[in-house]
Amino acid sequence: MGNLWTRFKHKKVRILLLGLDGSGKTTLLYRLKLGEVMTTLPTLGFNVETLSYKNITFITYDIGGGAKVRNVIPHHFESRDTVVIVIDGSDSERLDELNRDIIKPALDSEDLADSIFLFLVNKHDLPNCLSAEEVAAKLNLKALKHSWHILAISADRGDGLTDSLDWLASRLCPSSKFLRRTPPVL
Ligand code: G3D
Ligand code: MG
Repeated sequence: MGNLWTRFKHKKVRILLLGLDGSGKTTLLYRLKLGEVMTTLPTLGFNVETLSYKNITFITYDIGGGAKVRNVIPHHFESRDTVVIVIDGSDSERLDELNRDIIKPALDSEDLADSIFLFLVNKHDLPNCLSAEEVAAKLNLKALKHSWHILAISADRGDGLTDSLDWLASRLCPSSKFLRRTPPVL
């Protein structure tokens, strides 16, 4: 995984890793294995984990059970942060909650108006996991004005992480020599 990060070397990037509790954010951070994951409980009461590697910082917020992104935005988001939304593809019953509490408030945020959005359908190793296309249709992602992409991953196995980082690098570091592959458009 180490070499993959060289493509970000000229750019300072803050990535917000958002998702409902149980979607696999912590597993994903540990799978990236780039540094120490720090867990803190800031004043708002959200569980926050950060992982910094060279000039990339991942910040995760555990949202769910009534907590909303709306409550976090004024305190923690920075303009043009990159947003990665982790979705439990094996739990289609929580898609509405995810849309209402996380996706819509993030998309509506003025701070994130110029941000790119990567949707990761996690737990692809499970037989009942929805495909990326199914989740994109259920969330009506085609209607989004932001730059976005969706990929199926397994944080547990590490599947799909290379493609995820490829897409982020292609959007964040357009001069990257890794840009030869154009990601598929859904
Ligand atoms: P969170 O940090 O978003 O709350 P976690 O989520 O990373 O704690 O993961 C929640 C549960 O989902 C964990 O199981 C974890 O092992 C599981 N999980 C995460 N990613 C995957 C995946 O890719 N595939 C499968 N099958 N499971 C995954 P437990 O049992 O510890 O609650
Ligand atoms: Mg967690």
